[in-house]
Amino acid sequence: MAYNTLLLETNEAGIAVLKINRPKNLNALNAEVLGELRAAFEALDSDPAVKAVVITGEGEKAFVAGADITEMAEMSPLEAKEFARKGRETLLFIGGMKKPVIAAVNGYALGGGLELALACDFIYASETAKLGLPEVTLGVIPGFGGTWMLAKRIGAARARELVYTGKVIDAQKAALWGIVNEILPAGDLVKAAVETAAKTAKAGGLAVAAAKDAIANGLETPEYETALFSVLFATGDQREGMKAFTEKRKPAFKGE
Ligand code: DAK
Repeated sequence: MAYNTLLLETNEAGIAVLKINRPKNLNALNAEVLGELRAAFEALDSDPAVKAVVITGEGEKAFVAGADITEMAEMSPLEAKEFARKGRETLLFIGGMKKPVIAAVNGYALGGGLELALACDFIYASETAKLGLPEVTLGVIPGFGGTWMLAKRIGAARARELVYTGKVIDAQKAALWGIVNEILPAGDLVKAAVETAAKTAKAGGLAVAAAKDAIANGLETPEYETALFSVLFATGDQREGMKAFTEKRKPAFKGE
């Protein structure tokens, strides 16, 4: 499928690289981008040839510099509610996908851009990345789930400091605070994210999907992991994975 605001390429290992392609607007999220992101993620999740996704921004300057302020400026409360619903549902969809999604933050990840990155499984960032939730400086608060996603990821105290001040931090501080997993030179960023995605793709897809589910939904329910763990013993992948180990060969997972 062709998109107006996105570029999509999938390599032979089944790793899709999805690029938000509005570099002149620093890849700001308008209603069209949000709609296309939702459609693209739905298609990628249901495509058996795709094993994992890397999302990044076109150009050298920005991952996503936020929700589109020009579009938001004139919104009525009802339109704002609809816009926030669209954004929130798209981001929640990413969290509920069966496949890993890695954000490769190649520059500014502000407001809705940082929220998009936080909705992914984890974040790699370029040395030049700048991250923040500056919404209070525009007279609003994060509207796509940024307050609770950030608090869940780095704790309430640090999230409060970032959200109340709207300050923008660099990649080093973001890594120190646990927002970013790895910092890379800009030229190596997407490659490194694709390599990590490929490692997850070599593992059993059903097991990775169960692990994603367990971490997303089982942090406060220890039995949740136990239930997912035991269900995997009904799969061919579990038998193949363990048989391959005992036969000292690489497993051939079939995702069933
Ligand atoms: N929206 C629209 N256009 C943007 C944009 C944005 N967020 N960010 C940048 N642009 C556009 C600029 O207007 C400029 O366009 P032209 O003037 O060339 O036409 C172009 O991108 C290049 O930007 P600059 O010329 O400003 O580039 P600089 O290098 O000078 O500055 C910057 C880069 C990232 C520091 C600066 O552009 C900036 O401060 N941008 C805004 C960052 C920001 O505040 N982001 C957070 C947006 S608020 C809600 C739903 C959602 C949200 C909240 C509530 N509900 C409905 C309740 C989410 C809110 C946000 O994300």
